[in-house]
Amino acid sequence: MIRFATTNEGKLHEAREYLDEAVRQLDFDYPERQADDLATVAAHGARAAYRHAGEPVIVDDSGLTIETFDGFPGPYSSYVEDTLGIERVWHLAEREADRAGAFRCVVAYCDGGEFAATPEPVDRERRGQDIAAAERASATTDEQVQEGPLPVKLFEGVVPGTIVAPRGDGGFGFDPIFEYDGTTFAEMETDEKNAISHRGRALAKFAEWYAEAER
Ligand code: ITT
Repeated sequence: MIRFATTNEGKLHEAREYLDEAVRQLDFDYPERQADDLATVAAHGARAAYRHAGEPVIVDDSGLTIETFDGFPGPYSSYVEDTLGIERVWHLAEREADRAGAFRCVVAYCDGGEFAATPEPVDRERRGQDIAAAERASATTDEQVQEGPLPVKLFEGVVPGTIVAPRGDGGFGFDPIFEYDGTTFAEMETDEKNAISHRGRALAKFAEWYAEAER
């Protein structure tokens, strides 16, 4: 059994459809570290969720990037969805000739055990620092101090698309303004979206690795 630490029902629904009953929600709002890449946020979230639950966990950090805005809103997608709203994001993109965008997702897995972890990117704030030393310093128990950072495995999925006027009432978040091959994500059934989406791609990589690791 894997716990999916998320407060987002849409993400959970898609992961369930993909990984079946093997996944159960952990309604844990992990502290999101301020970083400009999804992998760093996801890795820290997975460690925090594992420490909270004491069971194997995954977290998903995801977002929309718009090329002409240099990747905005990216890791700030959730904040932008809550503040501007998707309609206004569309109106910003509408004025641009280039409306190319992408959804990105990083799924991070942590079970407290040792495995060949994914090397983590160094975010801007921490460049030039000794990350392991910083992690040890911020760890809360003696055991964690000795062990250093818990290993995490990261799986990334990206799907390119186009920002369009809102269409469709399925999915969640930015789905109505994200078109792939003529159809918005909000116009797709969950299994159709999973077959091509950033999350589906990341979950497929995770499922393959997990099946191997269990053997
Ligand atoms: P948790 O952190 O609790 O998992 P969250 O919604 O805050 O939930 P993120 O911090 O990863 O999740 O923010 C992701 C943002 O990107 C949020 O605004 C989502 O609605 C949006 N998003 C992510 N995947 C999406 C998808 O498949 N379709 C539409 N919007 C998506």
